[in-house]
Formats: sequence, structure tokens, C-alpha cells
Amino acid sequence: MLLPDGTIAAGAKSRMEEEFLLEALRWMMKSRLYDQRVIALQRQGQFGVFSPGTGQEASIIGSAMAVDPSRDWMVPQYRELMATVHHGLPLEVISAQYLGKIAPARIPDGVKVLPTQVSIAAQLPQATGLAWGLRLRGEDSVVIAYVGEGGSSEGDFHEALNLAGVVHAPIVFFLQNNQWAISTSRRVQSATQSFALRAAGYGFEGVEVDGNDVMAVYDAACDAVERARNGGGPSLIEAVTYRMSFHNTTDNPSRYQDPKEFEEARTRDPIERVQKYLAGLGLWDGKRETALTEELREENEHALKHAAGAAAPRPEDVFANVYGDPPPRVLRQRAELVDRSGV
Ligand SMILES: Cc1ncc(C[n+]2csc(CCOP(=O)(O)OP(=O)(O)O)c2C)c(N)n1
Ligand SMILES: [Mg+2]
Repeated sequence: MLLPDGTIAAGAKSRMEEEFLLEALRWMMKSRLYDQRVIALQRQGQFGVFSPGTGQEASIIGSAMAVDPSRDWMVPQYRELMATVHHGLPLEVISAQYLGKIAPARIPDGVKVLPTQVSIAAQLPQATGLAWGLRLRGEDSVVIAYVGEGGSSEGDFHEALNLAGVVHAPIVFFLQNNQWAISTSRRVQSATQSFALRAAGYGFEGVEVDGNDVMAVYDAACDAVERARNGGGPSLIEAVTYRMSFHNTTDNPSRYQDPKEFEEARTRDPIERVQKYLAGLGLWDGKRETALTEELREENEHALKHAAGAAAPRPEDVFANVYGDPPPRVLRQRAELVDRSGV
């Protein structure tokens, strides 16, 4: 259903296939182009350590499109950058974080996104608490929380899913099984046949989905969001995908990854799949690809320039964005640091 403001209502998008796919493609391409640009900047010493979402764009974008930025909360791990941007976090804000700009990296008020979490699965108990709290307040909001298949081996994963099942929290655990946890293959990560199966042990539904099919991901995520919103409790979605790049910019997968496996994964590229489908409908061609690529590169460049132009961090900024009301001890330490650094 196309709404008066020109947007398409969530839940109706699979029927509005073409519009949905063009919108999804735009975000997926933006994500891939951003990865390419910041990896180049990182190699020039101008950007921090970065984990690309390359190969996982259908999972990242399809899931983000199923939640409502005005009322739902997003709890990322660290590989879902463009999902958080889709959810309202400005690209210049998240870029500033990678440039070590502390103050401009503050998540703006009203943006329902929690900070990136590097300690794997540590975001999940908080996500369950957040969802439980929203339900106790009587809000109709849902939480989507991201984790990798590697993160699912952590105790935090078990604790968060177990509690979510017990309290019937309105949460969607979105597990991206990209086949790797740095250099640890999925084959040795767990003896389970399917990560989605684990949901049964916590008393809720688990579903496995082709994580390289943006429509399938979107549909599975919409079902889970709807269930959570209507009091049906948590769900676990396993999006089966492939990390088509390194773990992060400090990693060299050629030391542990079979190149044949990588080549095979490239034939399942989630972006090419959508482009081919749209080309078959006469909605995509080389000319449109060049034009959109240029437009998205400019958008990304604008955000990166804005972030790079922000004020350099001052030593006392390490105390910023931690407390709403800093306790006296923290204020004392901050004052001491300012004194010593002669600012
Ligand atoms: C608690 C904790 N243990 C170990 C690490 C080191 N570490 C960083 S990423 C990673 C692998 C995570 O794999 P996965 O959850 O599958 O996510 P992916 O990187 O594949 O997106 C590990 C072990 C960490 N960051 N936190
Ligand atoms: Mg992984």
C-alpha cells in the first residue's frame, strides 16, 4: 500500500515487489560502496579498524526494513552499519566514531539505536532487558538485536534468549550466520545442524532463511516483528549468508580460507541477484547502475567529509557520552585531566 506521503507501509512490501526491491537495492549498494570507500581510507591510515558487511547486504538491509525507526529499537553487534543508518543513525555520526571523533559520534536524541558492541553477544542481555522494559511500560515497540553465529557460542547469548522466552519479551534475535567467526569456520563453531533450531530450547520460534535473498529476509523479519508486536514473544532468525570479505581490516583470510569456497560464495552475491531480477523486468541496466553508483558515492562522500571536518577529540572527551549526570568522582578525574593536559 502506497501511503499519501509516498512511503510504502511495512508488511505490504512483498506485494509491492518492484518498489521494495528498488529501495532495498539502493541501500544494499550504498552499504557495499561505503565498505569499499572506507577500506581504501583505512589503508591510507585515515579510518579506524572496520568490519565490512560485504556479502551480507540482503540480511543487513532486509532485516532493517522490517522494523519501524519511529518506535522500534535496534541493537547492533558491529557488522550492521547500514542497518543502523536505515534506522535513523546519520552516516556522518557513525563515520565520526571510526575517525575517533568522540563528541560528534554521540547518537542523536530520538534515534532508537544502541551503540556498536565489539564484545560479542554482550549486547544481547541488554537487548532483552530493553524489550522487557518496553513491554512493562505498555509500549508497542519491538527490539531487533543482531548477533553472529560465533557470538551464539557465548554465555550471554544463552542467558539473553532464555530470559526473553521466560518474560515473553518483544524481541527479534537476528543471527547472521556468515560462516566465519574471524578464522573459525562454522563447521567447528557448533555441532548443531542449524542455529535456528536452538530457539526451541528457549520456548519460542526459530526460522532459517536464505540470508542472501532480501525478500525472504524481509518476509521472515516482518513475521517475527509482527508476532512480537502482537504479544507473541521473541523469535530467532538465522540468516544463512557468507562473509565475502575479511573479518576486519586487520585480518587476512587468505591464510585460512579455501579460495574455492569464496569463489562459490561470490556466485550467490545478494546484490547481483536483485539487479538480475530487476533487469528481467526492464527496471535495471548498466546506465541506471552507473547513475545510482555515482549518486550513492556522493552521499557517502558527503557524510565522510562532514565527519572528517568535525572537531578533533580533546583528551577530556573520553568522559563524554557516558553519563547523563556524571558522578562527582568522574567530574574530579575530568578536571584533573584538563589541568594536566593544559587545555
Ligand atoms: C567476548 C569476546 N570474545 C572474543 C572476541 C574476539 N572476537 C571479535 S569478533 C569475533 C568473532 C565473531 O564472530 P561472529 O559472532 O560470527 O560475527 P562476525 O564477525 O562473523 O560478524 C571474536 C571471537 C570479542 N570481541 N569478544
Ligand atoms: Mg560470523
